[in-house]
Amino acid sequence: MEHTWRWFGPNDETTLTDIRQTGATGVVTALHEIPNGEVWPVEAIKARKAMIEAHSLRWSVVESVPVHEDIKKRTGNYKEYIQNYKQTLLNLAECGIDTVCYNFMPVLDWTRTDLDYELPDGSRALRFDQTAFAAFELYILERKGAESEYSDDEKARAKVFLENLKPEDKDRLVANIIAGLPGSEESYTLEQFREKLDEYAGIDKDKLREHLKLFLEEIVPAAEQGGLRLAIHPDDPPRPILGLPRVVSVKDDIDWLVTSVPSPANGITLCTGSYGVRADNDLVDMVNRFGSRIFFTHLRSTKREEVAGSFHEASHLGGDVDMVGVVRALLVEEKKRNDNNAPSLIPMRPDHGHQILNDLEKNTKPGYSKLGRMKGLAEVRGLELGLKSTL
Ligand code: CS2
Ligand code: MN
Repeated sequence: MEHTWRWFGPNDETTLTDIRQTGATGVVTALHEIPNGEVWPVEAIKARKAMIEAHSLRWSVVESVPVHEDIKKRTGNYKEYIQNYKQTLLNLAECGIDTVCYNFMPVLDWTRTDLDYELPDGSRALRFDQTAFAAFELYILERKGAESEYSDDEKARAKVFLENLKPEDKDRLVANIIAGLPGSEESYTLEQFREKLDEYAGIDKDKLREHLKLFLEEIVPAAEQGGLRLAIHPDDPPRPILGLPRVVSVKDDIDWLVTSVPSPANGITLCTGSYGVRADNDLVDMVNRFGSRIFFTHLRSTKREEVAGSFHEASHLGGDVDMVGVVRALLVEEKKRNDNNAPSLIPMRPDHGHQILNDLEKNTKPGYSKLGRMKGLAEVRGLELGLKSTL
């Protein structure tokens, strides 16, 4: 695997000099300063690439070229945004970039309720507490139609949760859900958020799939032309939330994706932390089945909790993800590519990490701790090295 590290650009607290010492040889980044929907100019891409290469690192993957909400809904200026997206892909290709990650989650990118959940050893993790989320949706946001989607039990639990919530914790819960986690391009106030959700009335799963397919049919030829690989990131959590449809959550969705637009440039990001939240997602089987379409991996684990739908981020080798099986399957896939003389290394990043040791004193971006991610990367690299000797 190619070991990479997500870097949020020149203002990131973790510098490129730091990244070289993590064991990563590649960088995953984006031109976050360019507003969603605008073309990334060749000059700006070149300058960022030169910055990375000056530290003897490679710009391995762009994460993400964000997809404008208008494209997902096919409203407003979506035609112009698709044109711009194509141009950005061509510009990236011109600069020698070969892999682009993106997602197609409506309104919100990844979602958590709790950003400093304390683990028994005093370190901190991100968590999705289904009860807190229900309290938010039912009694803070008061989303129309939500009542009928919850059982009486769930509603009762959410009420009790809300009654025991201190005002400052309530504000924090709301901010955690709608203020935008690292990498997401949007953040909202409660009022804006309600409006954004309303804009999806009438867009169900089939409609959103259709919009994704139409988008891919436009951008895949540009990717092919530039020799780029497109890697869609899954929904996180991998199920519909807030009445919004989701189209990249389970194996059938990947099947649909690769058969609807069968170009070899149309592939996926295997985020084991996102897919792995569902017990019915067999990650090893996913690698075996869709191996040739995996262009990027996020390797981390989650632990499902007692309340259905709740989970927290586990250590990279702990939790519910069969990391040994996944890494083994990825290595087998790399071997196959090598035999076919195809570019063989699959870029991986540790995705998120716990806050441990000195991370706890710092205000690092949620999930993007320095030491916690480094520990995850080191563990996965060790696992890989050990497995390699057995293959
Ligand atoms: C998140 C997102 O789990 C994750 O990887 O950190 O920022 C994710 O990178 C984007 O949704 C991908 O487009
Ligand atoms: Mn991920």
